[in-house]
Amino acid sequence: MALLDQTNRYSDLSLNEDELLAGGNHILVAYTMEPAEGYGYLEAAAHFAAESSTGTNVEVSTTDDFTKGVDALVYEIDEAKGIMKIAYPNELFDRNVIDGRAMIVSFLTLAIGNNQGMGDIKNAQMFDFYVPPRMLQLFDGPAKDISDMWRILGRPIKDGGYIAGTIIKPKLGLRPEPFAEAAYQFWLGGDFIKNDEPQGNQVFCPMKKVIPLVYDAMKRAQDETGEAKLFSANITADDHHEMCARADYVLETFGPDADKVAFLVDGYVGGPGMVTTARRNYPNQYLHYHRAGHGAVTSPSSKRGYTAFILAKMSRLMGASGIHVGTMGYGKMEGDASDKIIAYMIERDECQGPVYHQKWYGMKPTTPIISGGMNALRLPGFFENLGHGNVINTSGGGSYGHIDSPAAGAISLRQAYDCWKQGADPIEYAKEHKEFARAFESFEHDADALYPGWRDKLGVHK
Ligand code: RUB
Repeated sequence: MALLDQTNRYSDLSLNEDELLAGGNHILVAYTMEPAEGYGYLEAAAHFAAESSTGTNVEVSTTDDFTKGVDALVYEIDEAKGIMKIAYPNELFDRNVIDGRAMIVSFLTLAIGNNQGMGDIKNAQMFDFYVPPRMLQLFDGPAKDISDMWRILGRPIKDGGYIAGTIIKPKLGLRPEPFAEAAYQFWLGGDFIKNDEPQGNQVFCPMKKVIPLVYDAMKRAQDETGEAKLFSANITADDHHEMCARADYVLETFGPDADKVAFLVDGYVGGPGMVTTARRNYPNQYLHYHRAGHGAVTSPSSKRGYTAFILAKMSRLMGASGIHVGTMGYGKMEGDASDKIIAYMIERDECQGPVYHQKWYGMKPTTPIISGGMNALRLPGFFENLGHGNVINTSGGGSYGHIDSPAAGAISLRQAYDCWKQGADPIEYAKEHKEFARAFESFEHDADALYPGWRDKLGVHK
C-alpha cells in the first residue's frame, strides 16, 4: 500500500553528525535497515523515524509547531550498505516522576519499539547509539563494580585481575545438600559462584533451605582456604516484591558476609524494570546481569532488534555491575574475537563503537562476565585476544568437568590466567602445574584442537 511520503518532515540529510554530537541535544542511533519490497529507502526510513517519535502513517490535525520541534530525524542514509542514522531529540525520552532521571525502557520503546513491526520495513536492527553528556548523567549507572570485588578478595583495586568463577551445575536438579556441597567443592579452589540463570526457589531446592547451606559452605571454604569467597544469588522474579523478598532473605542469611553477595538478575527476559529494581533497592550489592534469552534478538543471524553490543551498553546505563558478554569465539556460545569491543565499551571511560565514540564521564564500569563453555585450556587464547584478564569468568563445565575435582577445576582456571600473564607456553606451563595439566585430560577434544601433540609433550598415553 502506498505510504504518505514523510521525507520532508522526518529526514534532513543536511544535518552534520559532528554538529549533532557537539550540540548534545540528541541521542543518535545507527541501524541497519532494509525496506520492504516496493518502498524507497529514504521514504521508509522517514516513516521509521516518524513512528519512533512524534508521527504515524498519516498526518494528524493535533500536531503543532512544538511537536515538530521534537521530531526524530533521519540525518544520514547509505542505501548501498543498508544503513540509516536517526537523531532523537533528548526531550522525546520519558523521565521519572520521582527524580527526573532517564530510563532505558523509554529509549527502547522509541528507538526499537513499534518500528520492529512496520509493514514497509523488511528488517531493522540497532547496531550503535550515542548518548550525549546531559542524558548520560541522567542514567543510574553501576553502584558497584569489579573494584569492590577485588577489595573483598584482598587484591589491588586497580587491575586486580582474573576472578575465577563457576556456575553450579547441573543447571537444575540438585537438592539443597548436593547444591551446597558443589559450591563448597569449587570454593576450595576458586573465588566466585553464581546461581545458574534458572535456579531460584524450585520445590526440590527451596531458597530458604539452600541459601543457609550455601552460606555455611562459604564460611567453611573461607576457613579452610583463608580467602574471601563471593556468591551471586539469583533474585529474578516477575514480581518486584518477590525480588526484594529474595534479596532481603539472602542478605539476612549471609549476615556479616552480606557484602560478599552479588545479586543476579535475568535482565533480558526480565527487562529494565527488573534490573532497576535490583540497582535501586540494593545499591550496596554487585549487580550481576545475566542475559539468557538475548540471542532471540542479538544473534548474529538476526536482522532485527539490536546487537549484543547494544545490550551491554544499555546495561551499563541501567547500572549493571557486570554483564555476560559471551566468550568472543573461545567458548560454546555465538560470538567471535571482534566482540572484544563489547567489553571495551562497558569497562572503559571512553570507547569507539562501530559508529560513535562514547565518553562515559566517570560512570563506573560494567565488568565483562565471560561464560559459556569455557575451561582452563580455552582461557589463554581468550586473554590474548582481549588483552587483559580483569574479568569475572564463570566456567561451569570447566570446573565440574575437571576429572580430579571442582577445586582442581577452579585451580586450573587460576593457573590458566597465571600462564597467560607470564607469557608462558601452555604446554611448558602444564608440566609444572598439575591441575592445568589435568585439564588437558579432562577436556581432550579442546586439547586436541588447541594444542596438537599435547599427549606426547605431556607424556599422556591412555
Ligand atoms: C555457562 C552457562 C551460562 C552461559 C550463558 O555454563 O550456562 O549461563 O554462559 O551465556 P558452562 P552467556 O560454563 O558450563 O558452559 O554468558 O554468553 O550469556
